Amino acid sequence: MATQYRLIIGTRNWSSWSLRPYLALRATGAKFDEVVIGLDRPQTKAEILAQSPAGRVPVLKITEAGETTTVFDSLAICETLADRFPQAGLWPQDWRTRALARSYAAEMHSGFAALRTALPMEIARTLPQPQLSDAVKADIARIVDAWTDALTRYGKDGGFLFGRFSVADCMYGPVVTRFRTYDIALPKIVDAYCTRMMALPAMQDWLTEAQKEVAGGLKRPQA
Ligand SMILES: N[C@@H](CCC(=O)N[C@@H](CS)C(=O)NCC(=O)O)C(=O)O
Repeated sequence: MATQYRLIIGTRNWSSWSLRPYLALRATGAKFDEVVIGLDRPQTKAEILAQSPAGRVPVLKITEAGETTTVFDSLAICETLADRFPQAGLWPQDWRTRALARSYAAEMHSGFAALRTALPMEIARTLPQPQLSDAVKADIARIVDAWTDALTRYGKDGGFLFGRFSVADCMYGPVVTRFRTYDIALPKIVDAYCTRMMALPAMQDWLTEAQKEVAGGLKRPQA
């Protein structure tokens, strides 16, 4: 029996961490099914804990020869997919470029807390831009610099950050959506990259499902 992949994700409109491995999984071309756990509900934690001891989404379940492996954490899932689908080229071939792409992915994974807090992912909505603190402005400036550098070196002429679509693009996908949701002004090269990212069929499919959630009345509970 073929290997089975099941991706467990959170509410699509909000779950930025879930979007990352979804983009990677789509880039592999593998067949997979999805389980969506609604975030911010009283039963959310218990439902996630039933899937993964870490108690967070995303989670990837890989079932092969009757044995299921649970991979949790967005970056670990992307790494596992890169391992299992070398032909998808999820990391650049050249070791120097790969080292840089890994640095970009890791910087996103462990950083940009001010941006993430002030501009939460709301992929299916456009929202007024809040007053941006110096910390948020610094996060945006760093991301714009990093993307400009990568795009200038590797992603000119319609490419992605490191030329071919990679885990670095997956990790920054939710930042692209935030820049659009909150109408952040961007230099031309970065703006064009965001347009290419939003046009990916995988991004469009995610957006369509998120729009359905919003049309269905999705709301964060009042604190
Ligand atoms: N570092 C983790 C972060 C995952 C994370 O914070 N997921 C959020 C949803 S986007 C979550 O599971 N929240 C549910 C909860 O904490 O109850 C990763 O990269 O996967």
